[in-house]
Amino acid sequence: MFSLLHGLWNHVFSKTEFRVLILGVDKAGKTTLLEKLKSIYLKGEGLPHDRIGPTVGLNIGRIEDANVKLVFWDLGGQPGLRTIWEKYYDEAHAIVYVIDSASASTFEDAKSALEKVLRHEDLQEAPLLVFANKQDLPASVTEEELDRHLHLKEFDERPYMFVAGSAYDGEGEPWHSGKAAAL
Ligand SMILES: Nc1nc2c(ncn2[C@@H]2O[C@H](COP(=O)(O)OP(=O)(O)OP(=O)(O)O)[C@@H](O)[C@H]2O)c(=O)[nH]1
Ligand SMILES: [Mg+2]
Repeated sequence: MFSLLHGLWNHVFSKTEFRVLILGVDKAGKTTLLEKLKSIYLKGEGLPHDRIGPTVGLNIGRIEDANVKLVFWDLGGQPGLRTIWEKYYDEAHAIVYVIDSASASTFEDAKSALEKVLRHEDLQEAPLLVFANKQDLPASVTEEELDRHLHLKEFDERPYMFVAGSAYDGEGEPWHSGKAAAL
């Protein structure tokens, strides 16, 4: 009887947990974004950006509200570390892909790394949020320019959202979203 009640309690009151991968090439701003999210949603937590160094392993962020538990996995984006990414794919539910939109010389690398992520069989069901970071910098490119480089619409049929913003100030605006093939 107790185990039945215990199971029912867990079923009714347990929160759904979603695991979100934060990926992107090195220096895109992944860890800065994660720490900003923590400082917004977990009052008092979250490192200031001048205390963040390149990620070698994994940074984890847990954010909960009344109904949902989000677990963020932020991985290092240096070329030699990207082979680690796929170890997390089969347990991930969604992808946030961060791009330094003020660094045109990295767009090609960012595009091919993203294509490889999206081709992986374990991530076929995962929705994608592309975060065009560093919009506070004058060199940041427009939506059209970034799209021209990334060809997001040609990727596949998964639901995606394209958001521009700055991990420094936590501001952002949606550019567009939809199902890639339907656009
Ligand atoms: N101006 C500006 N700089 C940013 C922003 N976000 C991150 N940066 C800077 O970009 C650099 C790289 O940021 P990180 O968060 O370490 O980048 P990362 O993607 O985690 O890099 P790896 O861990 O090496 O993969 C740092 O100097 C940050 O301060 C932003 O929104 N605006
Ligand atoms: Mg990092």
